[in-house]
Amino acid sequence: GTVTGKFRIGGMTCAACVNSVEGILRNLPGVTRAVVALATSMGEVEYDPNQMGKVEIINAIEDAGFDAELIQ
Ligand code: 9UX
Repeated sequence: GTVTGKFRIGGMTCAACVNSVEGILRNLPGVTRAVVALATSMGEVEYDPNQMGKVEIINAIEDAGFDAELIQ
């Protein structure tokens, strides 16, 4: 099964940032869906919790130079 995590992502200022973050998320092992919205600074990530975790997702976003925190 999969779970969905909602993250607040800081530091995105253009559509290319959004594409960049979405690409990073979609390339993570176990991620089946990733949608990022510039207007709300929110990202929704669906993933298999046996392959991926909240902390790893946050770290991947922060490694790309953005801020990230889990909302729920
Ligand atoms: Mo363009 Mo978005 O350099 O940070 S990718 S503003």
